[in-house]
Amino acid sequence: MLKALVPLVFLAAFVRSQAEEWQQCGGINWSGATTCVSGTVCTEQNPYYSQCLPGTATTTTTTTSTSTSTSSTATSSATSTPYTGSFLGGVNLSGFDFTVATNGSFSPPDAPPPTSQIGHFVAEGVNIFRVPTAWQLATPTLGGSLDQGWLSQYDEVVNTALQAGAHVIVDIHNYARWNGNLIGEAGGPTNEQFANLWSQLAEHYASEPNIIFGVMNEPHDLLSLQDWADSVQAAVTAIREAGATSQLILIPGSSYASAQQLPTEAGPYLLNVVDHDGTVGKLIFDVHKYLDSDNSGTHADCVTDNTAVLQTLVDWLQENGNRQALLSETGGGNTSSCETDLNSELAFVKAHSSSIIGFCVWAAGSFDTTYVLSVTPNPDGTDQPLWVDAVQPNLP
Ligand SMILES: *[C@@H]1O[C@H](CO)[C@@H](O)[C@H](O)[C@H]1NC(C)=O
Ligand SMILES: *[C@@H]1O[C@H](CO)[C@@H](O)[C@H](O)[C@H]1NC(C)=O
Ligand SMILES: *[C@@H]1O[C@H](CO)[C@@H](O)[C@H](O)[C@H]1NC(C)=O
Ligand SMILES: CC(=O)N[C@H]1CO[C@H](CO)[C@@H](O)[C@@H]1O
Repeated sequence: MLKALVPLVFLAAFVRSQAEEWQQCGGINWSGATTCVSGTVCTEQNPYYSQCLPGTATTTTTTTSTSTSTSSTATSSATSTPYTGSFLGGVNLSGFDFTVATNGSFSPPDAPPPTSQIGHFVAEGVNIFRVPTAWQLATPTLGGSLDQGWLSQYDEVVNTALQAGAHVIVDIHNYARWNGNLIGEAGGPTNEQFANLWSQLAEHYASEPNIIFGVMNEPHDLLSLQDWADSVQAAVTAIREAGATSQLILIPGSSYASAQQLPTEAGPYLLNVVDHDGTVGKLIFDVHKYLDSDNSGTHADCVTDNTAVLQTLVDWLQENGNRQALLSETGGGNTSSCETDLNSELAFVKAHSSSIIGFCVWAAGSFDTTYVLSVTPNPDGTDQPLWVDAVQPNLP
């Protein structure tokens, strides 16, 4: 699905006079054309990438530095319309992802999350649900068609949430893998197979503006960050070509979608992923951050409120064309340390919602109330103390 990009790179390397519409025209180490054909303007998307976008110039912002200096003025791109809707606050409804291992293998059964929780949370102000699923449930055969049995179950959850007015993140919870093998690498799913999954899901949800496509949960131990960015680009292109052109797409980096590692690991590569129309404003970085001692989300106690890490992320997003992120997993245990730290973290997110547009706490759904990070409501309809003390005050 990257075919469309090839001619741009090819041409840019040889046509040094003027770049065509949509072509690159600047960026760190860029040595091709730095002026654009008439009717287009060289527009900086980020320090690594400027592009000829339709329009007439008032100012041109070509960056042709041959050093690694990032002292550019980081002019916000006029064409990157950021998300300006409501702040998004909510929860993961886990269950379709049960038994997906971090190597991307899946062994039945799954446990569809109860739809009854949706109304409960919406009444409290929740306006986003993330619904993780195993890729193997969506397409039991790699590269095959969507399983209609799974789809009707999954849609029951998705449609209940959409009808309640909430946004829904469709999350393929496979750690960038299928049965142990990495997407886009030898032995693993090809980018075409990954794109085919997203093409089918996007076609299915094309008319639902409040769907958010979460292309992959927690990539980790990647062989090549550039290869991963190519896989993400393939998914983005497939989603748009399938007719879902208005929705947000979440693009994740490495180290389990670490909010901390994004600026220094996959972020610089993912900045070059572009939408069908050459813009980037609807491509939102998907980040996770837990608050326990090893950032794994497996301990009941919290040791940080993550505000330093998130401030670094916000700075990086702003410096790179006012990009945006969504904290799609965070959470803690039923402890006073987590009540304090998670409350502080989510308050920070809400206060910086122009850069971090929302959060989803991990997790409710089919987890029972004894799971260490459970925010599943009690059978009597009351909420977990962590939800009441740390999450509810920071809902939209
Ligand atoms: C730019 O080129 C220099 C020299 O080849 C290299 O060290 C540096 O990593 C490049 N920077 C980027 C962002 O690719
Ligand atoms: C993946 O991990 C699971 C759980 O650790 C293990 O049972 C399974 O054998 C692994 N599969 C592959 C293909 O490595
Ligand atoms: C949460 O902690 C409180 C206070 O320690 C305790 O009373 C309650 O039973 C705990 N809830 C769960 C679900 O563990
Ligand atoms: C922190 C956390 O709860 N992570 C979970 C992420 O999802 C996988 C698969 O559903 C679980 O095994 C992890 O425990």
